[in-house]
Amino acid sequence: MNFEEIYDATPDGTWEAPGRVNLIGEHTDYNEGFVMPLALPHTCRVEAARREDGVLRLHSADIGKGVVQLRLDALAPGSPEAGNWAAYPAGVAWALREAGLGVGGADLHFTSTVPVGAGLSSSAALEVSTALALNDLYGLALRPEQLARISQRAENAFVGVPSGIMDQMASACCTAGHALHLDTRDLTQRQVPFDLAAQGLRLLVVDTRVSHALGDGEYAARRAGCEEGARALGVQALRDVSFEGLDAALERLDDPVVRGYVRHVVTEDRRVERAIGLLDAGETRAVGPVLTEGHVSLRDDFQVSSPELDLAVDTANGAGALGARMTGGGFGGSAIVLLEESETDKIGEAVNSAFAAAGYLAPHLFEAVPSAGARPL
Ligand code: GAF
Repeated sequence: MNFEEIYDATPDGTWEAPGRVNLIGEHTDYNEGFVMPLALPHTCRVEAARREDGVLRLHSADIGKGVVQLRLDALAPGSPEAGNWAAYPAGVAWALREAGLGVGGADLHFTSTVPVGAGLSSSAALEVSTALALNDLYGLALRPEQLARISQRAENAFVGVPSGIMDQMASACCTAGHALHLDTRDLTQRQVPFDLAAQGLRLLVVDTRVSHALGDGEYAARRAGCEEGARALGVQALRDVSFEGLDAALERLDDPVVRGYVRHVVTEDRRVERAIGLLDAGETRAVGPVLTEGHVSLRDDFQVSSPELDLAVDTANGAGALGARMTGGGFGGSAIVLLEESETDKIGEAVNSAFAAAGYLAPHLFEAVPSAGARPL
């Protein structure tokens, strides 16, 4: 069904916001550290029309559960009627109003090509496309960073998932052909040219089809563990522990689990720095081993990998990839593989065969082409 059939009206406009993969810098955003995501060509598209009666109507072509109708002035975190997917766009409308912005009603119809539960930020794409649509419908003139902050607030305070800012910033601010080097403490950003095709390289996504969910407690537990580490070390956030001071810091921590979390975050921030240095020097192939080091750290120190992600990474590397790692929150979801373009089929087949031999679901493999951030169509 299209917008006209659902709402018996024509939309005022169409907007879209992408999913992302993160090249390097995982579980660093809520530690005020560094990340380097790139937007995917997969997007959440929203057609929208203004309403003057304070009612928000939401419809998803993908979920197919009919129209969700909500009164804006009744929206509150935990509103039972905003359950499931509708909590994300409803949360954005709520967060805009909480910020004192004059947002009224709207009819919204969503169509998404971002795989859900694959660790590719389908939620952020849903939030940011909503934020951009309401921004334009109500002439709010918010900057992309502000749309990202509003979207994160929706996810944290309305939906109840304690995510960092990376995914929303990636969806709002990435540009085609670039990775986004972002300092999550002050949102300083730099668009880093990332034209793999020109160098005969590719970035492959392996969606393990093992659903990842941030709301199941493991993500919140990692975040709490990092905060505990920062408290014990007397710093505002783990970003403030220097790589040079890491060994001394670890000696001051009693809990081996927290010690692992701290080691991951501090070394991961350093890996982002190394990857940036290599990309700036035109040594893209040398980023591969940095990705693999990151995976080992996420697997062993941060403990957020899964057998399927480990198999994808180990198989790709064993078949000749330049490097590979899980991407996103972990516990399932997707891995990324940096490889020579000429090796794509061989490595893809090796991953497919390994998954079949292990009795896992057949993974979805596709290329990550660095694409544009949120935009009107
Ligand atoms: C998820 C979160 F939403 C991000 O904020 C980030 O913490 C990521 O996991 C891990 O790097 O995607």
